[in-house]
Amino acid sequence: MQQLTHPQTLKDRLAELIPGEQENVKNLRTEHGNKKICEVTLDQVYTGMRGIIGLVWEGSVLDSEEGIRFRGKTIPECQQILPKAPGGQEPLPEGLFWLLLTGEVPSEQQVRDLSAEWAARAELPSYIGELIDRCPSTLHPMAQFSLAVTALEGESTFSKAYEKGINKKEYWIYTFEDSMNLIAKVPGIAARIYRNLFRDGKVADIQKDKDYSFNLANMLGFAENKDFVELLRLYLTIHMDHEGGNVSAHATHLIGSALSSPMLSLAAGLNGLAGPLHGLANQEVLRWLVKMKETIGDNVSEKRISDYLWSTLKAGQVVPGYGHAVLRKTDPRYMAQREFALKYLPEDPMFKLVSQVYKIAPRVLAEHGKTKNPYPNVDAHSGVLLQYYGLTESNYYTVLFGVSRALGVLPQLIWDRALGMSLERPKSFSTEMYKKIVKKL
Ligand code: HAX
Repeated sequence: MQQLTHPQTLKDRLAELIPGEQENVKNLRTEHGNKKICEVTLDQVYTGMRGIIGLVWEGSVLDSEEGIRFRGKTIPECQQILPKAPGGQEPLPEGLFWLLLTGEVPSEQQVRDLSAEWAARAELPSYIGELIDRCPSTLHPMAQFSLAVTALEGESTFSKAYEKGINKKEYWIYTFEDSMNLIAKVPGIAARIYRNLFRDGKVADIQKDKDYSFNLANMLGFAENKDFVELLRLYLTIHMDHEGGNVSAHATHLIGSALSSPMLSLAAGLNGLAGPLHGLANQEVLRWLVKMKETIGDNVSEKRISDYLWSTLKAGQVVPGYGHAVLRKTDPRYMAQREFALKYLPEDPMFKLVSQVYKIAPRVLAEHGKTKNPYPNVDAHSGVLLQYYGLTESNYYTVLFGVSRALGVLPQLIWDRALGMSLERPKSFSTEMYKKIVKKL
Protein backbone atom coordinates (compact mmCIF):
# COMPACT_ATOMS: atom_id res chain seq x y z
CA MET A 1 0.00 0.00 0.00
CA GLN A 2 1.89 3.06 -1.15
CA GLN A 3 1.56 6.55 0.32
CA LEU A 4 0.63 8.90 -2.49
CA THR A 5 2.47 12.18 -2.42
CA HIS A 6 0.99 14.01 -5.38
CA PRO A 7 -2.38 15.71 -4.94
CA GLN A 8 -4.98 13.98 -7.06
CA THR A 9 -8.72 14.08 -6.65
CA LEU A 10 -10.42 11.00 -5.31
CA LYS A 11 -12.62 10.78 -8.37
CA ASP A 12 -9.61 10.88 -10.73
CA ARG A 13 -7.85 8.20 -8.70
CA LEU A 14 -10.96 6.00 -8.76
CA ALA A 15 -11.31 6.47 -12.50
CA GLU A 16 -7.75 5.11 -12.81
CA LEU A 17 -8.37 2.14 -10.50
CA ILE A 18 -11.76 0.95 -11.73
CA PRO A 19 -10.81 -0.53 -15.15
CA GLY A 20 -8.13 -2.73 -13.56
CA GLU A 21 -10.54 -4.06 -10.94
CA GLN A 22 -13.24 -4.66 -13.56
CA GLU A 23 -10.72 -6.71 -15.53
CA ASN A 24 -9.64 -8.54 -12.38
CA VAL A 25 -13.22 -9.60 -11.58
CA LYS A 26 -13.95 -10.49 -15.20
CA ASN A 27 -10.91 -12.77 -15.38
CA LEU A 28 -11.71 -14.40 -12.03
CA ARG A 29 -15.25 -15.14 -13.11
CA THR A 30 -14.23 -16.42 -16.53
CA GLU A 31 -11.76 -18.83 -15.00
CA HIS A 32 -13.57 -19.91 -11.81
CA GLY A 33 -17.16 -18.68 -12.15
CA ASN A 34 -18.80 -22.09 -11.70
CA LYS A 35 -16.77 -23.27 -8.67
CA LYS A 36 -18.54 -23.88 -5.31
CA ILE A 37 -17.25 -21.62 -2.51
CA CYS A 38 -19.83 -22.21 0.22
CA GLU A 39 -22.35 -24.76 1.41
CA VAL A 40 -25.53 -23.77 3.23
CA THR A 41 -27.12 -25.64 6.11
CA LEU A 42 -30.80 -25.59 6.95
CA ASP A 43 -29.95 -23.86 10.25
CA GLN A 44 -28.33 -21.00 8.35
CA VAL A 45 -31.56 -20.52 6.41
CA TYR A 46 -33.45 -20.10 9.69
CA THR A 47 -30.83 -17.95 11.45
CA GLY A 48 -30.56 -14.87 9.30
CA MET A 49 -28.30 -16.44 6.65
CA ARG A 50 -25.46 -16.17 9.20
CA GLY A 51 -22.07 -16.87 7.65
CA ILE A 52 -23.34 -17.52 4.12
CA ILE A 53 -20.74 -16.11 1.72
CA GLY A 54 -22.46 -14.07 -0.97
CA LEU A 55 -21.29 -10.46 -1.05
CA VAL A 56 -18.28 -8.58 -2.40
CA TRP A 57 -16.52 -5.70 -0.62
CA GLU A 58 -12.81 -4.97 -0.73
CA GLY A 59 -12.82 -2.28 1.97
CA SER A 60 -12.94 -4.33 5.15
CA VAL A 61 -12.85 -7.87 6.48
CA LEU A 62 -14.11 -8.91 9.91
CA ASP A 63 -12.25 -11.74 11.59
CA SER A 64 -14.21 -13.34 14.42
CA GLU A 65 -11.16 -13.39 16.74
CA GLU A 66 -9.24 -10.31 15.66
CA GLY A 67 -11.97 -7.87 14.64
CA ILE A 68 -12.10 -5.48 11.74
CA ARG A 69 -9.33 -4.65 9.28
CA PHE A 70 -9.78 -1.83 6.82
CA ARG A 71 -7.92 -2.70 3.61
CA GLY A 72 -5.72 -4.93 5.74
CA LYS A 73 -5.13 -2.36 8.49
CA THR A 74 -6.27 -2.78 12.11
CA ILE A 75 -7.83 0.12 14.01
CA PRO A 76 -4.59 0.89 15.94
CA GLU A 77 -2.71 0.85 12.62
CA CYS A 78 -5.23 3.24 11.08
CA GLN A 79 -4.87 5.50 14.14
CA GLN A 80 -1.14 5.59 13.38
CA ILE A 81 -1.03 6.03 9.64
CA LEU A 82 -4.06 8.08 8.66
CA PRO A 83 -3.65 11.87 8.46
CA LYS A 84 -4.73 13.95 11.46
CA ALA A 85 -6.00 17.49 11.90
CA PRO A 86 -3.31 20.08 12.71
CA GLY A 87 -2.56 19.52 16.41
CA GLY A 88 -4.89 16.52 16.55
CA GLN A 89 -4.10 12.96 17.58
CA GLU A 90 -7.00 10.96 16.22
CA PRO A 91 -7.33 9.95 12.56
CA LEU A 92 -9.60 11.98 10.30
CA PRO A 93 -12.53 10.00 8.88
CA GLU A 94 -11.71 11.60 5.52
CA GLY A 95 -8.57 9.44 5.46
CA LEU A 96 -10.38 6.18 6.11
CA PHE A 97 -12.95 7.06 3.44
CA TRP A 98 -10.11 7.46 0.92
CA LEU A 99 -8.47 4.24 2.09
CA LEU A 100 -11.74 2.30 1.83
CA LEU A 101 -12.38 3.50 -1.71
CA THR A 102 -8.89 3.17 -3.14
CA GLY A 103 -6.86 0.87 -0.89
CA GLU A 104 -4.31 3.69 -0.59
CA VAL A 105 -3.33 5.82 2.38
CA PRO A 106 -3.99 9.42 1.34
CA SER A 107 -1.53 12.25 1.77
CA GLU A 108 -2.22 15.12 4.18
CA GLN A 109 -3.04 17.31 1.19
CA GLN A 110 -5.51 14.84 -0.28
CA VAL A 111 -7.32 14.66 3.04
CA ARG A 112 -7.40 18.46 3.39
CA ASP A 113 -8.80 18.68 -0.16
CA LEU A 114 -11.47 16.13 0.71
CA SER A 115 -12.48 18.11 3.83
CA ALA A 116 -12.74 21.22 1.64
CA GLU A 117 -14.76 19.40 -1.01
CA TRP A 118 -17.28 18.11 1.52
CA ALA A 119 -17.54 21.55 3.12
CA ALA A 120 -18.19 23.06 -0.32
CA ARG A 121 -21.01 20.57 -0.98
CA ALA A 122 -22.59 20.83 2.48
CA GLU A 123 -25.39 23.32 1.89
CA LEU A 124 -28.87 21.85 2.31
CA PRO A 125 -31.71 22.63 -0.06
CA SER A 126 -34.30 24.73 1.79
CA TYR A 127 -36.99 22.03 1.50
CA ILE A 128 -34.85 19.62 3.55
CA GLY A 129 -34.57 22.12 6.40
CA GLU A 130 -38.30 22.80 6.23
CA LEU A 131 -39.08 19.08 6.25
CA ILE A 132 -37.00 18.54 9.40
CA ASP A 133 -38.52 21.59 11.07
CA ARG A 134 -42.01 20.21 10.47
CA CYS A 135 -41.31 16.86 12.12
CA PRO A 136 -43.10 16.44 15.44
CA SER A 137 -40.69 16.47 18.38
CA THR A 138 -42.02 13.03 19.29
CA LEU A 139 -40.68 11.53 16.04
CA HIS A 140 -37.49 9.57 16.80
CA PRO A 141 -34.33 11.35 15.55
CA MET A 142 -33.45 8.33 13.37
CA ALA A 143 -36.84 8.51 11.63
CA GLN A 144 -36.26 12.23 11.00
CA PHE A 145 -32.77 11.46 9.68
CA SER A 146 -33.99 8.76 7.31
CA LEU A 147 -36.86 10.97 6.14
CA ALA A 148 -34.50 13.83 5.26
CA VAL A 149 -32.04 11.52 3.46
CA THR A 150 -34.92 10.01 1.47
CA ALA A 151 -36.08 13.51 0.53
CA LEU A 152 -32.58 14.33 -0.79
CA GLU A 153 -33.67 12.09 -3.67
CA GLY A 154 -34.72 15.42 -5.18
CA GLU A 155 -30.99 16.18 -5.62
CA SER A 156 -29.94 12.81 -7.07
CA THR A 157 -27.80 13.22 -10.18
CA PHE A 158 -28.01 9.43 -10.65
CA SER A 159 -31.81 9.39 -10.84
CA LYS A 160 -31.88 12.37 -13.20
CA ALA A 161 -29.24 10.88 -15.49
CA TYR A 162 -30.95 7.47 -15.47
CA GLU A 163 -34.22 9.05 -16.47
CA LYS A 164 -32.51 10.69 -19.45
CA GLY A 165 -30.72 7.45 -20.33
CA ILE A 166 -27.10 6.69 -19.48
CA ASN A 167 -24.56 4.04 -20.36
CA LYS A 168 -24.04 1.45 -17.58
CA LYS A 169 -20.34 2.34 -17.59
CA GLU A 170 -21.22 5.76 -16.20
CA TYR A 171 -23.30 4.53 -13.25
CA TRP A 172 -20.41 4.78 -10.83
CA ILE A 173 -19.70 8.42 -11.77
CA TYR A 174 -23.21 9.59 -10.80
CA THR A 175 -23.19 7.31 -7.76
CA PHE A 176 -19.92 8.93 -6.72
CA GLU A 177 -21.38 12.43 -7.16
CA ASP A 178 -24.49 11.58 -5.14
CA SER A 179 -22.41 9.86 -2.45
CA MET A 180 -20.11 12.87 -2.07
CA ASN A 181 -23.14 15.17 -1.82
CA LEU A 182 -24.81 12.88 0.71
CA ILE A 183 -21.73 12.62 2.89
CA ALA A 184 -21.31 16.39 2.75
CA LYS A 185 -24.93 17.03 3.69
CA VAL A 186 -25.65 14.47 6.42
CA PRO A 187 -23.88 16.45 9.18
CA GLY A 188 -26.14 19.46 8.48
CA ILE A 189 -29.21 17.20 8.63
CA ALA A 190 -28.00 15.53 11.82
CA ALA A 191 -27.23 18.89 13.44
CA ARG A 192 -30.57 20.40 12.49
CA ILE A 193 -32.39 17.47 14.08
CA TYR A 194 -30.31 17.81 17.25
CA ARG A 195 -30.63 21.59 17.51
CA ASN A 196 -34.40 21.44 16.86
CA LEU A 197 -35.07 18.72 19.40
CA PHE A 198 -32.66 19.61 22.18
CA ARG A 199 -31.37 23.18 21.73
CA ASP A 200 -32.47 26.50 20.25
CA GLY A 201 -33.08 25.32 16.67
CA LYS A 202 -30.17 27.37 15.29
CA VAL A 203 -27.38 25.61 13.38
CA ALA A 204 -23.94 27.20 12.89
CA ASP A 205 -22.64 27.70 9.35
CA ILE A 206 -20.15 25.27 7.84
CA GLN A 207 -16.56 26.50 8.18
CA LYS A 208 -14.99 25.87 4.81
CA ASP A 209 -11.43 25.59 6.10
CA LYS A 210 -12.21 23.01 8.79
CA ASP A 211 -12.43 19.22 8.75
CA TYR A 212 -15.62 17.18 8.62
CA SER A 213 -15.70 16.22 12.31
CA PHE A 214 -14.98 19.77 13.50
CA ASN A 215 -17.89 21.03 11.41
CA LEU A 216 -20.25 18.38 12.76
CA ALA A 217 -19.16 19.17 16.33
CA ASN A 218 -19.57 22.88 15.65
CA MET A 219 -23.04 22.53 14.15
CA LEU A 220 -24.12 20.39 17.10
CA GLY A 221 -22.77 23.14 19.40
CA PHE A 222 -19.84 21.26 20.98
CA ALA A 223 -16.77 22.43 19.05
CA GLU A 224 -15.47 24.64 21.83
CA ASN A 225 -14.28 21.51 23.55
CA LYS A 226 -11.37 20.30 21.42
CA ASP A 227 -11.40 16.91 23.16
CA PHE A 228 -14.97 16.40 21.96
CA VAL A 229 -13.85 17.20 18.41
CA GLU A 230 -11.10 14.60 18.78
CA LEU A 231 -13.65 12.10 20.08
CA LEU A 232 -15.84 12.74 17.06
CA ARG A 233 -12.88 12.16 14.70
CA LEU A 234 -12.26 8.80 16.34
CA TYR A 235 -15.97 7.98 16.56
CA LEU A 236 -16.68 8.74 12.89
CA THR A 237 -13.63 6.72 11.83
CA ILE A 238 -14.31 3.54 13.78
CA HIS A 239 -18.08 3.38 13.19
CA MET A 240 -17.76 3.78 9.42
CA ASP A 241 -17.43 0.34 7.94
CA HIS A 242 -17.80 -3.27 9.13
CA GLU A 243 -17.83 -5.52 6.04
CA GLY A 244 -20.67 -5.78 3.54
CA GLY A 245 -23.10 -8.04 5.37
CA ASN A 246 -24.10 -6.08 8.48
CA VAL A 247 -27.71 -4.87 8.33
CA SER A 248 -27.01 -1.25 7.34
CA ALA A 249 -24.40 -2.14 4.71
CA HIS A 250 -26.40 -5.02 3.33
CA ALA A 251 -29.60 -2.97 3.19
CA THR A 252 -27.73 -0.29 1.25
CA HIS A 253 -26.34 -2.91 -1.18
CA LEU A 254 -29.73 -4.55 -1.57
CA ILE A 255 -31.70 -1.40 -2.34
CA GLY A 256 -28.85 -0.10 -4.48
CA SER A 257 -28.91 -3.30 -6.50
CA ALA A 258 -32.30 -2.25 -7.86
CA LEU A 259 -30.51 0.90 -9.11
CA SER A 260 -32.34 3.01 -6.57
CA SER A 261 -30.35 6.20 -6.06
CA PRO A 262 -27.65 6.46 -3.36
CA MET A 263 -30.10 8.63 -1.40
CA LEU A 264 -32.78 5.92 -1.29
CA SER A 265 -30.16 3.22 -0.71
CA LEU A 266 -28.55 5.04 2.21
CA ALA A 267 -31.98 5.76 3.72
CA ALA A 268 -32.63 1.99 3.66
CA GLY A 269 -29.31 1.42 5.42
CA LEU A 270 -30.19 4.03 8.04
CA ASN A 271 -33.55 2.38 8.65
CA GLY A 272 -31.67 -0.85 9.36
CA LEU A 273 -29.21 0.94 11.61
CA ALA A 274 -32.19 2.22 13.61
CA GLY A 275 -32.98 -1.30 14.86
CA PRO A 276 -32.11 -2.13 18.50
CA LEU A 277 -30.14 -5.25 17.54
CA HIS A 278 -27.95 -3.05 15.30
CA GLY A 279 -27.05 0.65 15.70
CA LEU A 280 -29.84 1.60 18.09
CA ALA A 281 -28.06 -0.57 20.66
CA ASN A 282 -25.91 2.51 21.49
CA GLN A 283 -29.05 4.29 22.75
CA GLU A 284 -30.19 1.17 24.58
CA VAL A 285 -26.86 0.77 26.36
CA LEU A 286 -26.93 4.19 27.97
CA ARG A 287 -30.56 3.76 29.02
CA TRP A 288 -29.77 0.36 30.46
CA LEU A 289 -26.78 1.75 32.40
CA VAL A 290 -28.79 4.69 33.75
CA LYS A 291 -31.57 2.33 34.82
CA MET A 292 -29.02 0.08 36.47
CA LYS A 293 -27.67 3.02 38.47
CA GLU A 294 -31.18 3.99 39.53
CA THR A 295 -31.97 0.42 40.53
CA ILE A 296 -28.82 -0.53 42.40
CA GLY A 297 -27.79 2.89 43.67
CA ASP A 298 -24.22 3.95 44.31
CA ASN A 299 -23.10 0.61 45.67
CA VAL A 300 -22.12 -0.88 42.33
CA SER A 301 -20.66 -4.06 43.77
CA GLU A 302 -19.92 -7.06 41.59
CA LYS A 303 -22.87 -8.92 43.11
CA ARG A 304 -25.34 -6.10 42.39
CA ILE A 305 -24.19 -5.72 38.78
CA SER A 306 -24.34 -9.46 38.30
CA ASP A 307 -27.90 -9.54 39.75
CA TYR A 308 -28.93 -6.71 37.44
CA LEU A 309 -27.54 -8.55 34.42
CA TRP A 310 -29.47 -11.64 35.44
CA SER A 311 -32.67 -9.64 35.89
CA THR A 312 -32.31 -8.37 32.30
CA LEU A 313 -31.73 -11.88 30.98
CA LYS A 314 -34.53 -13.42 33.06
CA ALA A 315 -36.93 -10.79 31.71
CA GLY A 316 -36.25 -12.24 28.25
CA GLN A 317 -34.30 -9.18 27.11
CA VAL A 318 -30.87 -8.85 25.57
CA VAL A 319 -27.98 -7.17 27.35
CA PRO A 320 -27.42 -4.25 24.98
CA GLY A 321 -23.88 -3.73 23.72
CA TYR A 322 -22.92 -7.36 24.20
CA GLY A 323 -22.78 -10.13 21.61
CA HIS A 324 -22.11 -10.03 17.90
CA ALA A 325 -23.14 -11.94 14.81
CA VAL A 326 -19.52 -12.46 13.69
CA LEU A 327 -17.12 -11.41 16.47
CA ARG A 328 -16.14 -13.89 19.19
CA LYS A 329 -13.89 -11.52 21.15
CA THR A 330 -14.09 -7.99 22.55
CA ASP A 331 -14.71 -5.63 19.65
CA PRO A 332 -11.56 -3.58 18.84
CA ARG A 333 -13.90 -0.62 18.34
CA TYR A 334 -14.86 -1.01 22.01
CA MET A 335 -11.17 -1.12 22.93
CA ALA A 336 -10.38 2.03 20.92
CA GLN A 337 -13.10 3.88 22.82
CA ARG A 338 -11.92 2.45 26.12
CA GLU A 339 -8.40 3.73 25.39
CA PHE A 340 -9.87 7.16 24.68
CA ALA A 341 -11.80 7.08 27.97
CA LEU A 342 -8.73 6.00 29.94
CA LYS A 343 -6.89 9.00 28.49
CA TYR A 344 -9.58 11.68 28.73
CA LEU A 345 -12.13 10.64 31.38
CA PRO A 346 -10.66 7.97 33.63
CA GLU A 347 -12.56 9.21 36.71
CA ASP A 348 -15.99 9.58 35.09
CA PRO A 349 -18.48 7.51 37.16
CA MET A 350 -20.29 6.22 34.07
CA PHE A 351 -17.00 5.12 32.51
CA LYS A 352 -16.16 3.33 35.76
CA LEU A 353 -19.54 1.60 35.60
CA VAL A 354 -18.96 0.54 31.99
CA SER A 355 -15.56 -0.84 33.00
CA GLN A 356 -17.11 -2.80 35.85
CA VAL A 357 -19.82 -4.24 33.62
CA TYR A 358 -17.04 -5.25 31.20
CA LYS A 359 -15.46 -7.29 33.99
CA ILE A 360 -18.70 -9.04 34.96
CA ALA A 361 -21.00 -9.35 31.94
CA PRO A 362 -18.92 -11.84 29.91
CA ARG A 363 -19.02 -14.32 32.79
CA VAL A 364 -22.77 -13.88 33.34
CA LEU A 365 -23.53 -14.18 29.63
CA ALA A 366 -21.35 -17.27 29.35
CA GLU A 367 -23.18 -18.81 32.33
CA HIS A 368 -26.51 -17.90 30.72
CA GLY A 369 -25.22 -19.98 27.86
CA LYS A 370 -27.09 -18.59 24.89
CA THR A 371 -25.00 -15.94 23.18
CA LYS A 372 -22.11 -17.21 21.08
CA ASN A 373 -20.13 -14.08 22.00
CA PRO A 374 -20.32 -12.82 25.60
CA TYR A 375 -18.02 -9.84 24.94
CA PRO A 376 -18.85 -6.15 24.34
CA ASN A 377 -19.35 -4.66 20.90
CA VAL A 378 -18.89 -1.07 19.66
CA ASP A 379 -22.18 0.12 21.15
CA ALA A 380 -21.28 -0.81 24.73
CA HIS A 381 -19.02 2.23 25.00
CA SER A 382 -19.96 5.09 22.71
CA GLY A 383 -22.80 6.61 24.74
CA VAL A 384 -20.68 6.96 27.85
CA LEU A 385 -18.14 9.06 25.97
CA LEU A 386 -20.79 11.29 24.46
CA GLN A 387 -22.61 11.88 27.78
CA TYR A 388 -19.31 12.91 29.41
CA TYR A 389 -19.07 15.86 27.01
CA GLY A 390 -22.69 16.88 27.62
CA LEU A 391 -24.33 15.10 24.69
CA THR A 392 -26.68 13.28 27.00
CA GLU A 393 -29.70 12.72 24.74
CA SER A 394 -29.33 8.99 24.19
CA ASN A 395 -32.12 8.72 21.60
CA TYR A 396 -29.90 10.87 19.36
CA TYR A 397 -26.85 8.60 19.49
CA THR A 398 -27.74 6.41 16.52
CA VAL A 399 -27.89 9.51 14.30
CA LEU A 400 -24.16 10.07 14.91
CA PHE A 401 -23.57 6.41 14.08
CA GLY A 402 -25.59 6.98 10.90
CA VAL A 403 -23.43 9.94 9.82
CA SER A 404 -20.38 7.73 10.18
CA ARG A 405 -22.01 4.73 8.51
CA ALA A 406 -22.78 6.85 5.43
CA LEU A 407 -19.01 7.11 4.90
CA GLY A 408 -18.72 3.32 4.94
CA VAL A 409 -21.71 2.07 3.00
CA LEU A 410 -21.52 4.59 0.16
CA PRO A 411 -18.02 3.49 -0.93
CA GLN A 412 -19.50 -0.01 -1.09
CA LEU A 413 -22.27 1.24 -3.35
CA ILE A 414 -19.82 3.12 -5.59
CA TRP A 415 -17.83 -0.10 -6.11
CA ASP A 416 -21.04 -2.12 -6.64
CA ARG A 417 -21.87 0.23 -9.50
CA ALA A 418 -18.31 0.25 -10.85
CA LEU A 419 -18.28 -3.56 -10.98
CA GLY A 420 -21.78 -3.74 -12.45
CA MET A 421 -23.11 -5.90 -9.61
CA SER A 422 -26.45 -7.52 -10.42
CA LEU A 423 -29.84 -7.20 -8.82
CA GLU A 424 -29.83 -9.11 -5.51
CA ARG A 425 -32.41 -11.87 -5.52
CA PRO A 426 -31.85 -14.85 -3.21
CA LYS A 427 -34.29 -17.76 -3.29
CA SER A 428 -36.92 -18.54 -0.65
CA PHE A 429 -38.85 -21.77 -0.01
CA SER A 430 -41.62 -22.77 2.39
CA THR A 431 -40.83 -24.99 5.41
CA GLU A 432 -42.70 -27.84 3.68
CA MET A 433 -40.41 -27.47 0.70
CA TYR A 434 -37.34 -27.52 2.94
CA LYS A 435 -38.68 -30.71 4.54
CA LYS A 436 -38.87 -32.30 1.10
CA ILE A 437 -35.37 -31.09 0.21
CA VAL A 438 -33.71 -32.42 3.39
CA LYS A 439 -35.51 -35.79 3.07
CA LYS A 440 -33.77 -36.35 -0.25
CA LEU A 441 -30.29 -35.57 1.20
N1 HAX B 1 -27.99 -10.69 25.65
C1 HAX B 1 -28.83 -11.74 25.78
N2 HAX B 1 -28.98 -12.70 24.85
C2 HAX B 1 -28.18 -12.63 23.78
C3 HAX B 1 -27.25 -11.59 23.61
C4 HAX B 1 -27.18 -10.59 24.59
N3 HAX B 1 -26.37 -9.54 24.46
N4 HAX B 1 -26.62 -11.79 22.42
C5 HAX B 1 -27.14 -12.90 21.87
N5 HAX B 1 -28.09 -13.41 22.70
C6 HAX B 1 -28.96 -14.55 22.46
C7 HAX B 1 -29.71 -14.34 21.15
O1 HAX B 1 -30.85 -13.50 21.35
C8 HAX B 1 -30.05 -15.75 20.75
O2 HAX B 1 -31.14 -16.15 21.53
P1 HAX B 1 -32.29 -17.09 20.89
O3 HAX B 1 -31.61 -18.39 20.60
O4 HAX B 1 -33.32 -17.17 21.97
O5 HAX B 1 -32.77 -16.42 19.65
C9 HAX B 1 -28.81 -16.53 21.23
O6 HAX B 1 -28.18 -15.69 22.22
C10 HAX B 1 -27.80 -16.80 20.13
O7 HAX B 1 -27.48 -15.58 19.49
P2 HAX B 1 -26.06 -15.38 18.79
O8 HAX B 1 -25.97 -16.38 17.69
O9 HAX B 1 -24.98 -15.35 19.80
O10 HAX B 1 -26.18 -13.91 18.23
P3 HAX B 1 -26.85 -13.40 16.86
O11 HAX B 1 -25.83 -13.49 15.80
O12 HAX B 1 -28.15 -14.04 16.61
O13 HAX B 1 -27.15 -11.87 17.22
C11 HAX B 1 -26.73 -9.75 18.11
C12 HAX B 1 -26.14 -10.92 17.32
C13 HAX B 1 -25.74 -8.61 18.06
C14 HAX B 1 -28.03 -9.31 17.45
C15 HAX B 1 -26.97 -10.19 19.58
O14 HAX B 1 -25.75 -10.54 20.18
C16 HAX B 1 -27.67 -9.14 20.41
O15 HAX B 1 -28.90 -9.07 20.37
N6 HAX B 1 -26.90 -8.27 21.17
C17 HAX B 1 -27.49 -7.19 21.94
C18 HAX B 1 -27.83 -6.03 21.03
C19 HAX B 1 -26.59 -5.35 20.51
O16 HAX B 1 -25.68 -5.02 21.26
N7 HAX B 1 -26.55 -5.09 19.21
C20 HAX B 1 -25.43 -4.39 18.57
C21 HAX B 1 -24.52 -5.33 17.81
C22 HAX B 1 -23.37 -4.63 17.14
C23 HAX B 1 -23.87 -3.76 16.05
O17 HAX B 1 -24.39 -4.17 15.04
N8 HAX B 1 -23.78 -2.51 16.27
O18 HAX B 1 -24.35 -1.63 15.46
